[in-house]
Amino acid sequence: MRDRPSVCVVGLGYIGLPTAAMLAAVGHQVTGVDVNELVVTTVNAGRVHIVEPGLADLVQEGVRAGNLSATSAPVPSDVFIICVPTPFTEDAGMKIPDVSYVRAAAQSVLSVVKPGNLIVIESTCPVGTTELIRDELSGAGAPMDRIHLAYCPERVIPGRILDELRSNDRIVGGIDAASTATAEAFYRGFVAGSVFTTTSRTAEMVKLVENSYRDVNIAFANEISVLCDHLEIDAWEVIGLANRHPRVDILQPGPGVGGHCIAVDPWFIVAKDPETSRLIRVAREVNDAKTSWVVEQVRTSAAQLASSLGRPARVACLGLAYKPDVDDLRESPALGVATALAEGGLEVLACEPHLEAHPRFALRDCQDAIDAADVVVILVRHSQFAGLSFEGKLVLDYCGLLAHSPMAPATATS
Ligand code: SAJ
Repeated sequence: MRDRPSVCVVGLGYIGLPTAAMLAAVGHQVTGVDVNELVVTTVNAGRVHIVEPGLADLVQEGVRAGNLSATSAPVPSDVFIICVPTPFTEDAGMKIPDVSYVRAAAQSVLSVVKPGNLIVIESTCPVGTTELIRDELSGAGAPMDRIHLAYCPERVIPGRILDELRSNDRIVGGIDAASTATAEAFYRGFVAGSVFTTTSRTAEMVKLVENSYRDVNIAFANEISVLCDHLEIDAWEVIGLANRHPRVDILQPGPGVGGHCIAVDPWFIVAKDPETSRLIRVAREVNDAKTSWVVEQVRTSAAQLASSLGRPARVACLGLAYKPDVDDLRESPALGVATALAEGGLEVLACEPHLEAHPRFALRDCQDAIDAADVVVILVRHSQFAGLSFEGKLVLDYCGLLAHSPMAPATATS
C-alpha cells in the first residue's frame, strides 16, 4: 500500500467526520460517505453538522485544500473505514445490538473494493461481527483471501476527539495475519500512541470491556450516592475522602449514564451471555435507576415546596446534555429528568448553554432560570455554571457542582 493511502470513511457522524478530517489533515486523500444528503452537502461546503472543538476549522481546511470531499456512495480507495452507528432493539428488558448498518456499509463497499485494499470496522460491535462481515462479503463474491479486513475500535472521548484520534493507543485485530499487519501499518502512519495487534474477536471484546468497566465503576459511585442520601451523609465528601486512599479511585455520581456508548455497549456483552454477565447487567440497571431516583427526589421536593408556597413550584433544570461541556443529547439522563418532570406537570425552566434551541423546552439564560425558579436542579457540571448565584433557592445538586472537594490540598491534614 502507498505511504499515504487514499481513504474512504463510511459514515460521517461523531467519529467518522473527525476521522476523515484528521486523515485529510495528515495528507491522505479522503472521501467521506454518508446516506444523509444534507451531511454530504454540508461537508462539501466546508461546514460541519456536529459540534466538536477544532473540527469546523479542520473540515474547512481539508475541503479547501482538496484533500476532503463527501459523497453518498463509496469510491475506489486503498482503505475503507466503517464508522456507522450500531443501534439496538429492545427485547424483554434487554437491549439487543443491531449490526444492520455495519453490514449495509460493508456491502456498499463491495462494488469498489479491490484485492490488496483494507476494510476496517471502527463501529462498536458484538463479538464475531468482523467474521460475519467476512463471510457475508465472501458469500457476495468478494475475494476475501486477497482483501484485508480488520476491526479497530474507536476510543475517543467527545470534547477531545481530534487529540485522542492521534494520541490514544489503538487495538487492531484482523481476520488473518495479513489483514492485521496491513491495518497495523495503516494506523501506525498517523497514531502517536502505540498500536497493539490481536484477533478481530479480541479487539471487539476489548471495546465492550472498556465501556462496561466505566459503566460498572460509575454504578458504584451512583449506588454510594443513594446510600449516603439515605444515611444523611454528603456523598461527595465520602468519595473525596475515600479517594485519598492510595488504591481507591471512585468515579463521580451523577443523574445517570448517557451518551451512545457507555449506556449501550455493556448490553452487547449481556445480550451474548446473560447468565455470566450479571454484574455488568446490574450496573446498567443501577445507572438507569439513578435517573428515576433523581426524578422522584425532585418531585417530592417540589411538592413539599408547593404546599408551603400555596402554588406549584417552578423548577429550573441546569444542563440537558449527556455530560459536561458538550452539546450532545444522546441518551442524556439530564434531558430525561427534565422531560419526566415536565411530563409530570411541573413547570420546567430549562437551561443548556451549549444549545441555541430545543424542540421541547424554551431554553433560558441560566441565571434568569435560577432567579425565576423555586427549586434549582443541577444536572450537568458544565464549566459555564461556575459563578452562578443560587441565593435563596432550594438547590438539588446531582453532579457535585457545589460540593466542597476534600480532594483540595488545603483541606488535607497529612
Ligand atoms: N459519568 C458519570 N460519572 C463519571 C464519569 C462519567 O456519571 O465519573 C457519566 C457522564 O456524565 C455521561 C456518561 O457517564 O453521562 C458517559 O460519559 P463518559 O465521559 O464516561 O464517556 P463517553 O460516553 O463520552 O465516551 C466513552 C469513552 N469510554 C471510556 O472512557 C471507557 C470513550 O473513550 C469511548 O470512545 C466512547 O465511550 C465510545 O465511543 O465508546
